Amino acid sequence: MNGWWKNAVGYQIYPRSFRDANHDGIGDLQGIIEKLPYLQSLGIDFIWLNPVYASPNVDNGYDISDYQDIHPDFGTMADFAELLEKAHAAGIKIIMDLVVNHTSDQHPWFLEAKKGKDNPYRDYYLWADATENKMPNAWQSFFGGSTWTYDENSGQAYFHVFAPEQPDLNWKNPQVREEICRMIRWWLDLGIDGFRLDAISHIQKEPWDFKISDNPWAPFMNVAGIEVYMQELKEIFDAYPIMTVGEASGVSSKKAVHWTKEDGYLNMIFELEHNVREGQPGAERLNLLGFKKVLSRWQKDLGSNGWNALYVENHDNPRIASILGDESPKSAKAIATMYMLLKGTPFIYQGQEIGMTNFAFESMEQVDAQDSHNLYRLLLDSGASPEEALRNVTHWTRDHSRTPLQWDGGMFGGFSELLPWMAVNSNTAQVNIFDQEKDEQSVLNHYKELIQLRKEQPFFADSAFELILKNHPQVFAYLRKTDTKQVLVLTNISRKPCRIDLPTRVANKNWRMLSTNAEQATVEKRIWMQPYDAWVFEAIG
Ligand code: ISL
Ligand code: CA
Repeated sequence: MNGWWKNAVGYQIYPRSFRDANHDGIGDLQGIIEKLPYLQSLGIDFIWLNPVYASPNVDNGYDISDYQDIHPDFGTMADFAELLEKAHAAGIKIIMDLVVNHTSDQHPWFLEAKKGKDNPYRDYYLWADATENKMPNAWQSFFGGSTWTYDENSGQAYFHVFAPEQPDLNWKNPQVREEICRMIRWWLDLGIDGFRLDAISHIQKEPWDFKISDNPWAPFMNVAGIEVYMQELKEIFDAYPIMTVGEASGVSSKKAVHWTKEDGYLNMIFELEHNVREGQPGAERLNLLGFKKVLSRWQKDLGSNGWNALYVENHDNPRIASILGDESPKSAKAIATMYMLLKGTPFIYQGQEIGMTNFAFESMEQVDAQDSHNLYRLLLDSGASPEEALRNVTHWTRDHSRTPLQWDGGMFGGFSELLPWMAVNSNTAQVNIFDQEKDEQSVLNHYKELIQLRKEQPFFADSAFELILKNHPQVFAYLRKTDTKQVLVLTNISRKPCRIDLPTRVANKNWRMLSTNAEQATVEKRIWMQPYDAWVFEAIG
């Protein structure tokens, strides 16, 4: 079916932390197979799987050494085939992570390329003359430090926007693109249902002498020339009934229309603007006005021509219940209502559906993410005390989202019988799937209700979005509209009660409540909302 993804709800699985079926402390493909009935009961339509390919795991699978094999931690190709078949039988599609900005430095292409300037694989990567003390330019990588690593053997350096163990591929080389296309077709021919394209806006780079003015990432953010590569990818994708979602930081909401329109490169993209890491440790919390401004601009700019991917959590960010919420179930439900009814395809990150919270890291030994360790070292070097550095790093580390999924209140949260690779949050006795399945008022059941609402009413895919109460610092409120129908979403995303004054044209209508995370309520011109109240109304008459 063309455009099936417009009425679909996605669920992101971080396989290392989802479910460990063979009890070695690491989540695996059999664990996902075991839990398919859970995913089915949740009502989701597709899974996006973070990388499960062969990898030395410098960046937990985002450094791939073989694109056509499964990491032994996760299982085998046979396990993957079984997952695909059983997921399809359960009515669940599977989207794979496509990591083609870079490979692992252990990929056979790079091992060859490193052998010398005249190796046939040399031009698969990006090299420039350098000395040990002088890199080709001063560009900085996302994970800290230079984008260049010196190679003594050849007197050159190679380029990487992430870790040195993740050398960037040279997309200018047609042979590289051919290899990538072949690999993409191989997966699609296996019957997978699409791709999430990792860091895809970075595949094109400015010339090495490009001068950086303000944005340090400008030389590799949606740089001109990328259109050619995206068009080539699109032509492959077009031959399959799949969905594609690009992680495309640096593609503005204006430009995103071109990427996601009917004949755009991809079906949708993840914008990274709304999870700007504002605030110093202690200052806490994102500012709701800023958050609303970004999300509503994307709603408006993509309008009815482009398409949004909606998310509030992923494997790179802390838990939203600890950022916008106060860690209560009520706040987790309010956040769900607030973003799940926007226009676009909603993604739920594992654990978000039960309101999992940030982890109280007590030492750097509990932290896995490489960028967090780099930041820690940089902070110590710049004079911070170990306590300050730890506090700063663990305020935003992406490891908050990587603690094992909390299946029950037992040992290791029901994730594994062996000590897991990453600590289990101590609140697993209070926050877990087993208990929430039985509790009608749980966060989990609120998610199920919202998923059903979207599925029963294609209206949520089709209707227009209109922000109301734009300048209210606590409330995220909007209308969804067609000529014949209107839905009103009112959410107080704050720890304090507040008053709202609705526009007369809204207050004058008759409304029927569709969903609430608290008491029943009615629409009037002036309403009081309690902290984290979240209400959905449908206009009648
Ligand atoms: O653009 C960025 C910062 O403004 C980066 O966030 C970048 O686009 C993003 O971090 C890419 O993340 C993805 O690729 C990484 C991997 O570590 C992340 O887990 C993945 O989501 C490298 O493959
Ligand atoms: Ca395992």
